[in-house]
Amino acid sequence: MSTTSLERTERSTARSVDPSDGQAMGRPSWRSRLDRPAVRLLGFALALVLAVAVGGGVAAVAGPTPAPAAALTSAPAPVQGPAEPSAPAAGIDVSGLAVTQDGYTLDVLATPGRADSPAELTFRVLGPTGAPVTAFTPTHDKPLHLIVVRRDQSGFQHLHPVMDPDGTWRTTTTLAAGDHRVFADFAPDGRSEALTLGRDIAVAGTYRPAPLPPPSTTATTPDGYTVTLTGALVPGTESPLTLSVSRDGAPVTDLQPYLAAYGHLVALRTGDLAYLHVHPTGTPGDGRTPAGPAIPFLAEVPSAGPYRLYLDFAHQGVVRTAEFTVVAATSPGTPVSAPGGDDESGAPHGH
Ligand SMILES: [Cu+2]
Repeated sequence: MSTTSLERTERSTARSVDPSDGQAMGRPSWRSRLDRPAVRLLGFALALVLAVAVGGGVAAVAGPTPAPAAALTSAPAPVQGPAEPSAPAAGIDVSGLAVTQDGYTLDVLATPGRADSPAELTFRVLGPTGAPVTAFTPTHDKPLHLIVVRRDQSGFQHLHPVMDPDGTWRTTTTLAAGDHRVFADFAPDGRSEALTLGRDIAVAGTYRPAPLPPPSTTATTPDGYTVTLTGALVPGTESPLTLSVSRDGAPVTDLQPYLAAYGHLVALRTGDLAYLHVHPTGTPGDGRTPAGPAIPFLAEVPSAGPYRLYLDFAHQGVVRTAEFTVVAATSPGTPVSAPGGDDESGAPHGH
C-alpha cells in the first residue's frame, strides 16, 4: 500500500516544528499517502471525462465545450458537467481489500491445513503478464512483508517469507482455526509505489471468534511491556499518534531499530480489514530521533469508526507486538462507540 512506499517519496520540510510536543524538530512529513489519492482522483477524473465522451456521444464532442479528449492530457482539475467532484478524499486511501490490483495478483499456493500446528504458507505474486514476479524493491529492509490476521482481528503476525528463485514465497506459521486475512505488502521492481494485496485463507477447526477488545489507550505484552497511546485518529487527516513504551514502570529508552524504524504500526479497519501501514516520523540514526520511550507516528485513516492498531517494536533482541482498539472520530473529542457493545471489561485481548 501506499504507506510502504515511504522510501521512494519525498520528505517535506514544511513540517519542521511539531506543535504537539513543543520541540522544534526537523520532522519529516511523509507524503506518500497523499500522493496516492491524488493519483486515484486523477484516474477518477479521467474516467468521468471518458464517460462524458462516450455516453454523451456526438453531442459531447460537438458541443460548445472543448473536446473532452483535450482534458485527457491535462491535470485533474477540469472535471465538469455532471461530475460528482465531491467524492471525499478521506474515503479513498484504503488498500489490502483486493486480491488483484493494477495487474498484480496474490496467488496463494498452500496454507496450513490444521489449526494450531506449524505448517507452510506459500504464495506467489503474479505480474501483469501472469508470470510470477521475482524481482522486488525492498521496502523497510525487506522485499516483501506478509501480515496474517484472523478476520476477527486476533492473532496478528508480521512475517518475512523467503522467495524461491521461481517467485514462490515460503514461510512457516501457526494459525488458529478460522478465516484469516493474508496481506502481501511489496514493491515490484519497476513500479513506482508499493502495493498491498489481500486475500482470505481458511483454516479448519472450531472457530470461536473473539470480540473486538474495547477501545483502550494502553496495551501490555505478555512479557511485561506497557505501551501507552496518545493522540486521536481523525479521518482524512494526518493525525499525530505517539506510542510510548515502558517496562515494569520504567520508560524504555533503548529501543532497537527494527526494519529501519523504532516501530512499525499497522492499522486494520474493523469490519473489512482495510489495511494501513503507518511509520514513525523519525529514523534511527538521524541524530534527532530518540530510541524511545516515545515513538511518534502520523496516521491517516480513511473513515470514522474502530480500528485495531498493531505496533511492532524491538527491545533486547526480541520483537514484540502491542495492540490497541482505537475509534476514529469525525472530529476530535467526538468519540464514536465501537459496535456490538463488546464489553469484555479489561480482559486481555486474544493474540
Ligand atoms: Cu515486514
